[in-house]
Amino acid sequence: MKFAALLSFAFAGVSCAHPTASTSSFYPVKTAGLNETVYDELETYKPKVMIVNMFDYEAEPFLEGFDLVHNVTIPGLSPIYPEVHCNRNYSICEVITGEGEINAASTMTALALNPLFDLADTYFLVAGIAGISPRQGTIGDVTFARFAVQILEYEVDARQMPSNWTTGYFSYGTTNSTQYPAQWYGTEIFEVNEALRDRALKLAQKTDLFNGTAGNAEFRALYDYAPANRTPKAIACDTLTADTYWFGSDFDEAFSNYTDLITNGTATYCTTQQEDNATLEALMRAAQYGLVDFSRIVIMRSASDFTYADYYDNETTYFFTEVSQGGSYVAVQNLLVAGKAFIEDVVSDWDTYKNGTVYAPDNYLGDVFGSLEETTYREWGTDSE
Ligand SMILES: *[C@@H]1O[C@H](CO)[C@@H](O)[C@H](O)[C@H]1NC(C)=O
Ligand SMILES: *[C@@H]1O[C@H](CO)[C@@H](O)[C@H](O)[C@H]1NC(C)=O
Ligand SMILES: *[C@@H]1O[C@H](CO)[C@@H](O)[C@H](O)[C@H]1NC(C)=O
Ligand SMILES: *[C@@H]1O[C@H](CO)[C@@H](O)[C@H](O)[C@H]1NC(C)=O
Ligand SMILES: *[C@@H]1O[C@H](CO)[C@@H](O)[C@H](O)[C@H]1NC(C)=O
Ligand SMILES: *[C@@H]1O[C@H](CO)[C@@H](O)[C@H](O)[C@H]1NC(C)=O
Ligand SMILES: *[C@@H]1O[C@H](CO)[C@@H](O)[C@H](O)[C@H]1NC(C)=O
Ligand SMILES: *[C@@H]1O[C@H](CO)[C@@H](O)[C@H](O)[C@H]1NC(C)=O
Ligand SMILES: *[C@@H]1O[C@H](CO)[C@@H](O)[C@H](O)[C@H]1NC(C)=O
Ligand SMILES: *[C@@H]1O[C@H](CO)[C@@H](O)[C@H](O)[C@H]1NC(C)=O
Ligand SMILES: *[C@H]1O[C@H](CO)[C@@H](O)[C@H](O)[C@H]1NC(C)=O
Repeated sequence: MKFAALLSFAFAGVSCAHPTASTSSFYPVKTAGLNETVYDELETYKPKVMIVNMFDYEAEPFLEGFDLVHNVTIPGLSPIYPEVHCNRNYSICEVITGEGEINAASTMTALALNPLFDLADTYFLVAGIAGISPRQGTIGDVTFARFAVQILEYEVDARQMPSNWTTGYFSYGTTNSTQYPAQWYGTEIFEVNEALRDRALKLAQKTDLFNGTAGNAEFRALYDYAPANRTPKAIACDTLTADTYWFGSDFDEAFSNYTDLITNGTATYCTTQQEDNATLEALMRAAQYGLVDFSRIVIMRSASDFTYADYYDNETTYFFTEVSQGGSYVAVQNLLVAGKAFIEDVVSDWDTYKNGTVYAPDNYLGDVFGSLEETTYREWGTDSE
């Protein structure tokens, strides 16, 4: 009935027409005279799981591991990744967003609004690699987030900032980095279903994650503390989104502070990537019209590299540009190992997952504007969670 929700929006005299109405050649229906009856009769794909990867290297293990043989072209996907891939009976599908926030938001919006896919009951598994703070985890770790925080701030080049500042980034509507934001774009913080996150984490913790190569072990041993120098684990911690691919201990500390500040101490930054909040914004907008269920999203990021090297702190840029960390392979291997446990759980126990009550959220869901709830503004850390 989700398409009914979309259609009543699109055809109720709202100035926004159905976004795909002008591309009728893609669909086995005529656009003129579209109504709910026609949509109800239209055969749609209803995947139980939609895997969301950001580029082909992350996708390959899933395409093979789940025998995703069907390619479905829909408008609005990335020019380099124009197809949704599905397994033989369309119970498991996968989309590649392309990298960065613009690609992620555009692709997920196109997918959520496409009438060929009914995603109202679908579970979304964001499966990507990320940088990890050596104080929080190690290469090969698989992390599951409750919060995605976007770095969306003013910035002054560090050479021109006041001499008593510790970072050139500070929140909108403020005059320095210690102040809580006074203006919001709305995508700065997203919160997903913690009960579902905990389920996916527990399943991943029962798997045998790969430890990687001898080279991975030697590289981790350059850090003289845990967790950086231990073997990979599945852990719960939160993720930061930024279009800028940053590195270095100063940014790591500044953005860790920012995560703390903006969520009032509720979120724990561990990984950094370039898409998740964009993906969540697109899914949240679709959830406002019942097209997807925002309580059915898992954010899984495995660690391919450290954000900085303590032993090279005097050569931050050298560490980034010249040192081969070698962690991407074990990171994508572990994405599949950990992701498979969750995906198979959903597919094999579909009655439970379809119903949704067993892993129903106890925590707040959505953005800072309270868009999915009857609130107008959300302050994290102000209640017991
Ligand atoms: C929808 O379209 C069908 C076929 O054109 C028509 O028979 C039906 O009456 C329409 N339903 C509504 C609610 O307009
Ligand atoms: C489907 O897409 C995959 C991945 O992009 C590609 O390897 C495969 O050849 C495509 N299959 C067909 C039938 O086009
Ligand atoms: C669809 O495929 C999945 C994965 O191979 C399998 O577990 C499931 O039983 C299939 N479902 C049906 C209805 O055939
Ligand atoms: C930092 O320096 C500015 C002047 O450039 C001053 O107004 C401000 O009070 C100083 N802040 C602290 C914490 O010392
Ligand atoms: C930042 O602003 C706050 C509030 O105005 C002030 O107390 C603090 O000293 C400022 N910090 C710096 C480093 O200027
Ligand atoms: C990874 O290393 C840990 C700790 O030494 C070990 O317990 C585990 O069995 C190893 N995993 C694999 C898949 O080899
Ligand atoms: C992070 O916060 C701590 C504690 O307030 C402060 O000492 C440190 O300078 C901050 N780091 C950066 C890079 O802003
Ligand atoms: C950085 O420190 C390491 C070890 O402490 C040293 O070998 C290296 O020469 C230093 N590099 C620079 C640019 O100072
Ligand atoms: C889900 O399960 C609960 C408890 O068994 C039941 O009361 C509820 O009606 C079910 N909801 C749906 C949508 O099937
Ligand atoms: C942070 O939480 C405290 C209560 O723990 C509350 O008093 C305060 O207003 C909150 N601040 C923000 C910016 O949410
Ligand atoms: C971005 O997504 C993360 C989870 O991946 C969430 O913790 C954070 O609150 C989100 N930030 C925004 C602004 O939505």
